[in-house]
Amino acid sequence: MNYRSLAFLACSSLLFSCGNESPPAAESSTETVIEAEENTPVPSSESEEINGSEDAAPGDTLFVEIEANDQMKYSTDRIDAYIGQVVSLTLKNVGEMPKEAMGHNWTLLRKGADFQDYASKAMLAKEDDFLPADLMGEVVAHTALLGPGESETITFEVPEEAGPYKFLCTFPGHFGTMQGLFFVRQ
Ligand SMILES: [Cu+2]
Repeated sequence: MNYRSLAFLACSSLLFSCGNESPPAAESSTETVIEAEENTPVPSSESEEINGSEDAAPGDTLFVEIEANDQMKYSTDRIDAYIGQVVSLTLKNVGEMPKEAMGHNWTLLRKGADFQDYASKAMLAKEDDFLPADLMGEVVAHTALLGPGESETITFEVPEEAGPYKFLCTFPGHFGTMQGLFFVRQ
């Protein structure tokens, strides 16, 4: 009873912190979140939708669908994956604004990459569709920059190092609200 309430409170604040600028939660905290979710119904909203499954096994393909909209939001800010999985990720731009004003991509950075540094350099790289050629070593996987109504599916292997990775949209001004956690498990 009391323990559950506490767990739920902890869970709620962690979920909120995932969507903000704070550093990714440590693995132990993340496990707390998942345990709490199993016991306690968590109010779901578009931004808290979680992709990935506890039942997934290495060798599986993990299908992920993410929408990006004119409000500069992804439909998910958290993806859970296992080492050995292949990710088939579809990004769909469901907005209506022109690509030049509201383009979106999905870019996964390597573990330990400097998120702020990459994001601030990427927004200047207009000639590279905001994916700077000299910083591709920081990128695990990415979609193209998509205009309204466009979608793209990319396939990549889950990185072989467990832990938190960050993803973002590199279109100028978007990474503040278009970012999330890609969590890799053993
Ligand atoms: Cu965007």
